[in-house]
Amino acid sequence: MGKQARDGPARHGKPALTTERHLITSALPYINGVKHLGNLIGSMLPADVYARFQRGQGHEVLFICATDEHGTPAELAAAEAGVEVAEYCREQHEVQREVCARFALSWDHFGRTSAPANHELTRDFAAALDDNGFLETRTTRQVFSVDDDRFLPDRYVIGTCPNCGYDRARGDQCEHCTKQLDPTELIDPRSAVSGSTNLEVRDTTHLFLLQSRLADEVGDWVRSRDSWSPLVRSIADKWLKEGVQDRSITRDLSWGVPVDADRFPALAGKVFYVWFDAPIGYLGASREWADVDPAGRDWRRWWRLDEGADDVTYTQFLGKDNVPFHTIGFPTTIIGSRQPWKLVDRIKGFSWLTYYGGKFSTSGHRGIFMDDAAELLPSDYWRWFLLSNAPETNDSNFTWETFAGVVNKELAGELGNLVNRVGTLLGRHCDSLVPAPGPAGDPETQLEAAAEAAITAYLAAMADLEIRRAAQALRSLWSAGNVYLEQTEPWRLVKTDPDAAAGVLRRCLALLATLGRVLEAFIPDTAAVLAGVVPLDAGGPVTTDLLTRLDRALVTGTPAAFPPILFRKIPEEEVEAWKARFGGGDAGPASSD
Ligand code: B3M
Ligand code: ZN
Repeated sequence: MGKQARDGPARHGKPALTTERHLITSALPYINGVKHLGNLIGSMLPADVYARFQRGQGHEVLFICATDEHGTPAELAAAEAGVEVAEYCREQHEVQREVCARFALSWDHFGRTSAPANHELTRDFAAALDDNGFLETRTTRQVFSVDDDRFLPDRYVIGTCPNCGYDRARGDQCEHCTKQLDPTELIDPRSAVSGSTNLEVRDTTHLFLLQSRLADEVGDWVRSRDSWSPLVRSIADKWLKEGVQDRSITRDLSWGVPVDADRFPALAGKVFYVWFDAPIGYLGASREWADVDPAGRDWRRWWRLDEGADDVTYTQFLGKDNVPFHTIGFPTTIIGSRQPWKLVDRIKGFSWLTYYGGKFSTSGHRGIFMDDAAELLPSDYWRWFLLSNAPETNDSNFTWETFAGVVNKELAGELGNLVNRVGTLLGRHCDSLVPAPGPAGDPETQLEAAAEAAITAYLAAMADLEIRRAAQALRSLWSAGNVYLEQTEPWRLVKTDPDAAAGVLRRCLALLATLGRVLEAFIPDTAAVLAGVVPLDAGGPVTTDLLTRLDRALVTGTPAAFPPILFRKIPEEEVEAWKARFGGGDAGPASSD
């Protein structure tokens, strides 16, 4: 492994001297409809923050996502919409791409697991596993619906969880206790297609990945990872302790990556299991990214240790229900291929965002969905609320009341107000031009120290992938501006010492420029507005001395342009109206998807 990968992210406080290479992936959202805010904060948004941050630090980043288009979620959603599944996926991919863009998610590529690149890679991995003796054809017992005249894999069966008793568990996993299930284990099973309980268990043939033979190797690898978050580590350890089982990687479905019938004649007409091809989709989407510009882009340089990926740091962002597939499942595929593919270095797992204490639900359409949210308010309102309340160590709760509280206090009341006050004072007393530097006394020293402390804390939190802590640090940066204004009172000072008052406002402009640079990863649109107040070269990484650097870069006499209003307050009537429109108050069902 290369030196930079071992050293991890840039040490904070100093400009990055060497360029690191960061491969960053977000869990791939299922194709079955627009995602809710819980999906957004559970992987896509924090991954975006991290990608923006690393780019801003001058590092090379490949940030990849894709729609996860195979398996029963896609088939069931297409059937419900009354559209042929390929067409459904084509449409929904575009819908998701557009709505992600509205939240300023900055993927380098947003691909599709149904793309030819992923099909090919999935079959290649299966072939490699087969060549290495890690695949076996077995006859298994599967749930068959007589009325639907088909096998019912995974989510096609609903029933009571044998582990926790939740009565709407799906055949692949109980989302209540997160236990992975086999459809035949469900108590009182019924068909998700027709609701029929006229079910039988019949023989069918499937390919099994012999995970038990790779368990020791995968276990050693898992134990060698020292930078996984506690949540991720405890889930992975629990899995290893329970013993890694061989698992079926094919399904009796028509939609998916077809199994190569020449190699596996007994599997003709079957497809790979969605959880086999979906993580390979990270590679597939990277290959799609490269296919856009084959001369300029080399995806294998990010993924193959023998082709330049040995200095890549790979960080994955995902919800806790996805942890087993990323710590055990996908690594088993890669290790078993005996090919030098890049394995993940850091995994950031998230708990759930709840909606009035219950779960967001796609199927029950409970909670706030990205398209509705984007209609209501600009994305930075949402980004800030979600990131500063990210469900990192515990679940966190969305209510309209707390959302409005955070927007009104932190964004409108603190950050917006700071910008507004500086703009008004500068207009009134300095013709909206950058004033000359003033004397530096205690308040200036304190402001500098506060800014340095805030940025130090921010960089440390980002290095640790701690999103809430990073948000707190950002907030302390703008709070330092409000404290400084209260201390110096330029509106009073101007009467006795106008030059000193002007000097204070210059400091404030430097602070706004600093915010314009540092907030870029969290609230990029706002950051762009702030960076545009007095355009200056804020290039280079975020460093602890940024305020001093930008103060020096300000040119006296340059016109400053302020936004009319940065954030608006959300009045109580609006909270009530949104609550009525989207529902709230009732805890709702315990299911999430
Ligand atoms: N689509 C599950 C989810 O969205 C699944 C993730 C795949 S990551 C390879 O929660
Ligand atoms: Zn359960």
